[in-house]
Amino acid sequence: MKIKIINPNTTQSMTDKIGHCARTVSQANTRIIAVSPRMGPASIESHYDEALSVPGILDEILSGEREDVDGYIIACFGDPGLYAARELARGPVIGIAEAAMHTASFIGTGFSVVTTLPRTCNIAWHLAERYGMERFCRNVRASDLPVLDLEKPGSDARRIITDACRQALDEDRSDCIVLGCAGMADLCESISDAIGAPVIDGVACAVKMAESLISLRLSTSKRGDWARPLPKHYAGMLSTFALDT
Ligand code: 5HY
Repeated sequence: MKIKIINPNTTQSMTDKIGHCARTVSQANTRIIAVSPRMGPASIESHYDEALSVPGILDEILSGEREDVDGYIIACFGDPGLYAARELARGPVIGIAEAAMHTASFIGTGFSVVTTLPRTCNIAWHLAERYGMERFCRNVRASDLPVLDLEKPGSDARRIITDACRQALDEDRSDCIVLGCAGMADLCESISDAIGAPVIDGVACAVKMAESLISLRLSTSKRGDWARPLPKHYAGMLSTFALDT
């Protein structure tokens, strides 16, 4: 099976890291294709960044549909463009936040999200509400790290995030942690060992969920909201997004 992982930001080192982490958990017969869109923000840390990441995501979904991709992962904790992507894709499309939150609800009674900048906390809260996870989400904490600090060799990111995870367990009545950024995927195991509690990385969870759904031959339903969009004209820079059918 072929799974395309889309890092919506355009930082190639993060895309490479995400692809590596995905391949450490994927099945032998799964081909992981990790990409960044041709257009989009270098990192996603605001509603503005999220909005501007969506055209690039959808462009990758459209090209994936021409290349017989079996399933997709949107590897950004805001799950940007998830529902629009599901309208375009035949196969399943998994957002890492949705995957991580559901996984946390299977292995604990309450999770804390540890994310990057404070301004992205509400985005995670809104996702928990959208996914029916508010009764499991004890808190959303910011490490106050810009996303691209995770890409800086020798940065203090690992220690800062580990301390935030430890504080979450102590103060939030949480029994597990959800990492609130795809760029934290490589920190998951070491932080779990350091704090003595499950730490959940949405990239790995999304890979296993996509594999399961594809193995069950379950595609995105086209009977309701996620039916293919109606053909229409799109003006200006978006003209290439016109769908012929
Ligand atoms: C992410 N931003 O997973 C999110 C994390 C965040 O560029 N990749 C990004 O802070 O919202």
